[in-house]
Amino acid sequence: MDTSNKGFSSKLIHAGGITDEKGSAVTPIYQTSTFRFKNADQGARFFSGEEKGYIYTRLGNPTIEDLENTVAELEKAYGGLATASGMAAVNTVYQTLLGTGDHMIGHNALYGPSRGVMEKHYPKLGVEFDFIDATKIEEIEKVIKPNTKLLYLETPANPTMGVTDLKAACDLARKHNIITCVDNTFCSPYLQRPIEFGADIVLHSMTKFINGHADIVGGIVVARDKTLFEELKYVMINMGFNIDPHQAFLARRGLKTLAIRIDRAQKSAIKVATFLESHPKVEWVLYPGLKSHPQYELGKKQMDGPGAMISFGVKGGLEAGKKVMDNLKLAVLAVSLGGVETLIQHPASMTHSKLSKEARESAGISDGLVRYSIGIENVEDIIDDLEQALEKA
Ligand code: LCS
Repeated sequence: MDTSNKGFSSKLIHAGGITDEKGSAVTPIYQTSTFRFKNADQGARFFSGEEKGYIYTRLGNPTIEDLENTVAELEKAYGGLATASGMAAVNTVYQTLLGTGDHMIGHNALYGPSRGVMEKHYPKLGVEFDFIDATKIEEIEKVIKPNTKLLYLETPANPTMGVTDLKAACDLARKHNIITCVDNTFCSPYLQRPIEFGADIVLHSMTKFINGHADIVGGIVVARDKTLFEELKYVMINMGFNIDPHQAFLARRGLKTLAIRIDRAQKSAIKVATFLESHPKVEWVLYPGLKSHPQYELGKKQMDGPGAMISFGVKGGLEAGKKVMDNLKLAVLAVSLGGVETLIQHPASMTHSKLSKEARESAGISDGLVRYSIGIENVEDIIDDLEQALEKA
């Protein structure tokens, strides 16, 4: 079905473009590693690209393609590449765009390993980098070099919730022939479509909102144009970063309810953030939907809603924060985010613990910061749970 002129929720259900020969209403799981050719000539035509056909699952598979086409359409991209994890998506981008002598600029607050792998592994490949506060466009401009190839952003950032001006950042990058990649995991395409602001590449950890049920690990990269897409595809399939059909099926199924899940979680998040901000034991709250957020106006401009992620600090710092985490009964004390269940975690000792203390501090990830991913439980229960845990802090 052509969904190009349909609304977002209709696309969530019907986009993908793969129809099953046997008439299955849902794209089934093509759980196969390889595909039968009708004859030797057809196999050769598939390989040469003269005729489109499935060859081998690492190179393409209908279940995976359905998911890739859908996310690409939602993100207004040319095409998508589903990967085994969000980190495989991140590394597909790094590997495609960066080699010896190249320089990348990244926002200082990213998901820990997206920054960590660059700092630890890529110098071995001769790649240089600068991690700066990309919420200040002048900070990006200051570190641009003749060999800068990639501007890598995450907005809102994990876990500081910093919002980068996508239009200004992409315009600046384009002026210097730099490719911009945006990790859109915290928003999902429902709340933000970076390509609309000029981004070249968008990626997601599908483990989060896209799948939404905390039962798979997966990632996806989408590209604005064919040339970039083909370059990314070459690296993705030859590095073997591909997703498995069963994982892809679950992600595509989870994606169908993205809009209603986010609507519900976001409505609750606004109430939870407001509750936290007025609580005497809470020192500060960072949530793009609160007027106190440093980029509140910008967030309203480029995002269709403030999302379901909140970071906050309890008075008394880490020890008080730990008391809250240990006493929550409904919220699950676990890393990850974007699922139907409310999760809480402590970035400095968990998701961002492998970064140096200086890197965390310069990025604004204080030891007292606690990150909360709001699920779709009854909001009264989420708030009651927090209230009783805060009492014990
Ligand atoms: N990008 C962002 C913004 C993420 O939050 C994560 C994972 C990744 C990329 C990597 O995706 P993965 O390979 O795990 O699918 N974020 C996590 C987090 O905040 N807690 O646990 C994982």
